[in-house]
Amino acid sequence: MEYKRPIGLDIDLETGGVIPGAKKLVRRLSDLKGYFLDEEAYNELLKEDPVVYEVYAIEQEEKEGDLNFATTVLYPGKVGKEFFFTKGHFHAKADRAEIYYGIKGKGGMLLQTPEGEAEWIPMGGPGTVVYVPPYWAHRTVNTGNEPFIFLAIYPSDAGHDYGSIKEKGFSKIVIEEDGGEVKVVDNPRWKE
Ligand code: S6P
Ligand code: ZN
Repeated sequence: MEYKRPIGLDIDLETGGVIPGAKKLVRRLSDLKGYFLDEEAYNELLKEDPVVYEVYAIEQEEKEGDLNFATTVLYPGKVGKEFFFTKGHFHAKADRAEIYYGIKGKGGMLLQTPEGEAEWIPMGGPGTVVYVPPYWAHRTVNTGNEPFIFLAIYPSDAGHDYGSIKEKGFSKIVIEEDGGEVKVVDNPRWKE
């Protein structure tokens, strides 16, 4: 039997959650076309096309029983009133669960069942753990003014299913009210 080698590493918090040797993925605003509610604000900000988030992933072959892990650096910002977020996805193998661990900054996670029941879990600061149960779509949102960095640990055969979230979004959105208050409200564009 050929055994895989164990991995031990440090996540460099000063450089913002970079995992040494990881595969890096960059998502800019232009990769999130159609995701935000305020199209005018989206098109305006698109002139700068800021980086919305980066993912640093250590991934194994898609085999049952193995684990992947990744940090995400989600930058602060808004499109209109809506805070920057990750695309959000179901797992391609929908019954695969996941664990998130907050490292730096603040925000939260929107979760949603296939029927559209949404839940908001605040990730108030370093140390918050979120359990994503099987079948729940998940999206993180940065509600602060510094990068929101977290670690995700997920089965290596989970995969990503972006389709239905890209098409329908979440039934809730996270916005900043005029007074600066963070609110989770119904998505006016949500259709079941
Ligand atoms: C993977 C895990 C995270 C996200 C990352 C980016 O299962 O949930 O590593 O991939 O936060 O989000 P998204 O929705 O663009 O994949
Ligand atoms: Zn996931």
